[in-house]
Amino acid sequence: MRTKAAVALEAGKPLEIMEVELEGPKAGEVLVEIKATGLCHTDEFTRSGDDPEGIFPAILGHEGAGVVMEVGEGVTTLKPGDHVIPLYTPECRECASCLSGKTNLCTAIRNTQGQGLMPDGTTRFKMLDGTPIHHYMGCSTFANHTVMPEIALAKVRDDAPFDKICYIGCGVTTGIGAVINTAGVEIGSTAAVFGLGGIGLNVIQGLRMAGCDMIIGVDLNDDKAEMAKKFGMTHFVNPTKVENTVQEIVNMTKKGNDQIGGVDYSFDATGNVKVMRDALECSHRGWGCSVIIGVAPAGAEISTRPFQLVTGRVWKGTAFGGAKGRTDVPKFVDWYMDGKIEIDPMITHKLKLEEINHGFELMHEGKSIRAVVEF
Ligand code: NAD
Ligand code: AHE
Ligand code: ZN
Repeated sequence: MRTKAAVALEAGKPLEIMEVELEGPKAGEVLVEIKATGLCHTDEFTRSGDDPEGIFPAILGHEGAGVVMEVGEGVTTLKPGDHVIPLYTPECRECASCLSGKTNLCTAIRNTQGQGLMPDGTTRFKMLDGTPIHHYMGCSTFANHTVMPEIALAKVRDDAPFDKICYIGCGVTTGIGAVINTAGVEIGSTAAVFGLGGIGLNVIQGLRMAGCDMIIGVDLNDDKAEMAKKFGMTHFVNPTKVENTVQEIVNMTKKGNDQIGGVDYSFDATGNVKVMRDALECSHRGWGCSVIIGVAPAGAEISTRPFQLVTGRVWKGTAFGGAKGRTDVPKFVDWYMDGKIEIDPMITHKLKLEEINHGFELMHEGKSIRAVVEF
């Protein structure tokens, strides 16, 4: 069939809207009509050329929601008409990682996924002249139709609005999951969140749900503070307006007979390795736990004095908030529909596919939290 897509032809270039050829689902695969997709900073990271795994031409996008149109041979858990959320972290429930019970990082198809290919090593997308187009994070939601493995689709209730629940496909689950699954934040904790964008705001929302007493937001952009306050931020630090961000946070958290200071939990949602260091170092001696969410450019490395870890701080990372997609994503959709988590105010812009490059401009200008493309 033919479908419309925003194609990343080369690193650093705007996406190009074009008709592309899409082959139908093979065994174990599913054809999905994408109804809406969010623009995550990770899409921009890859588009820009910063991603060591970036392959071009490719159809980017990994934060979508849609409807099953056709299923390939052997597909048993989905049927045409089912509402689904694509999963860049699949859940096969059979690989050593899934069976370990210790991680959400299913390894069943990670190898081919990283090469922009379906599990059989081929691509379903091509240009009208026959040039193959790579898949992206196994999802390629910047296309009106895509083909995905059955194990990479979460079936969700059919009364949930696509233009909101697409955000559960990455940002919402990553942010809230980082708090609940990865950090395991307890009621009464103190926390610092670096980067108050589409991910950081969901970390803040998760911290409020977990019952944090003090939630310190850190961002270079003062405009991000207003929305963060609505989601539970209690204090704000702009690193350009203080002498030393780490010291500022340490001082803010000193209380009673604890004159050491530092937050119980910190989160990097910027992708900047210097910020990751600050996030670790503003956490409390003895027990502070710092979670890296941000994705850093090729070649970037983190560093700190080992003494920071010797003295009890723990450095962790999280992908998709530690969530097991097929099991947990339907629950996030229920929580949204039951009013337990908020999404609507974070979707600041709705765009047509033809306007997708404007969505990336808004991200760079710091004017959007989430821009969502509706098909
Ligand atoms: P975003 O652009 O919406 O937000 C980033 C925020 O960080 C902005 O508000 C920006 O002003 C702020 N910022 C930038 N540099 C800063 C600095 N030096 N100090 C303080 N604040 C700074 O991006 P997003 O969609 O929220 O994504 C955030 C990061 O998380 C990206 O690196 C993205 O690739 C990554 N991410 C990771 C996962 C995962 O599973 N680990 C999932 C989604 C996104
Ligand atoms: N390709 C990058 C890694 C990017 C990365 O870490 N991606 C996260 C999801 S970001 C969603 O917005 C992830 O899931 N990582 C686990 C994995 O297996 O990719 C690089 O640096 O090579
Ligand atoms: Zn993402």
